Amino acid sequence: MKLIFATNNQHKVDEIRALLTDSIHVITLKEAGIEIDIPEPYDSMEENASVKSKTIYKMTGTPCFSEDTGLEVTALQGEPGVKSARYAGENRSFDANIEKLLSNLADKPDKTARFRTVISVIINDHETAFEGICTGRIIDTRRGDNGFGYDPVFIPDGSNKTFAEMSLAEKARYSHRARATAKLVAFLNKLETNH
Ligand code: ITT
Repeated sequence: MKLIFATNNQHKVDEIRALLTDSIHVITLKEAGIEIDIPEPYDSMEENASVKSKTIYKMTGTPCFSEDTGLEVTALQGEPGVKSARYAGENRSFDANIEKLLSNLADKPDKTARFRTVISVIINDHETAFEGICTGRIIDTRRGDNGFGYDPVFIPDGSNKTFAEMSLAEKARYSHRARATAKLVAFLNKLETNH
C-alpha cells in the first residue's frame, strides 16, 4: 500500500518510517513533488490533523495521512498544546519554545506533562483518526542532542532519560507517535487482509 504522509517535518517522517511494516510505503510531500505549507488554523489537534490530510487527499486523490502533535503541560492548563510549534512565535524555533516553556514552569511545582498525537488517515474518501499519548514530566535543563522540539526537556514515565537522550528505537518504546502509529499500522494491515 502506498500512502502520502502530509507533513513538512522530516523528524516525524524518520520516526514513523522506522515503525512501518514492509507492505506500507510512505511517500513524503517532497517525494510526491508537493510544496505546500498547510495552514493549521484550528484550536484542536483533531481538526488540524484532519485539515492536513484532507488538503493533500483533495490535491492528489492518493491515500494519505497526517498527524498533529502537542505537548500538554498540567500546570499550564494544557499549554502549549495545539500551539506547540509556534509557542514562542511564528518563527517556530525549538530553542525559543523550550525557553518559554521553562520560564513559564519555573515557579510551578507540578512538572507533569504529556505528548498527544492525533493521526488522520484518508483512504477511499473515508477518514479515520487515531490517538497516541505519552505521559511524563518536564525537567528544568536540557539533556541530549537527539530528536526534535521539546525532546531535550521531556522524560517519559518509566525512564530516567529525556527523549533527546534516546535513539529512535528507544523513543519509540514510549512515544505518543509510536503509539498512534501502531494503531494506524494495525488498521492498514487489516484493510490489506480484507482485500
Ligand atoms: P507538520 O508539517 O506535520 O504540521 P509540524 O512540525 O508543524 O509539522 P505540528 O504542527 O504537529 O508539526 O507541531 C508540533 C510541534 O510540537 C513540533 O514543531 C515540535 O515543536 C513539537 N513536537 C511534536 N512532536 C514532538 C516530539 O515527538 N518530541 C518533541 N517535540 C515534539
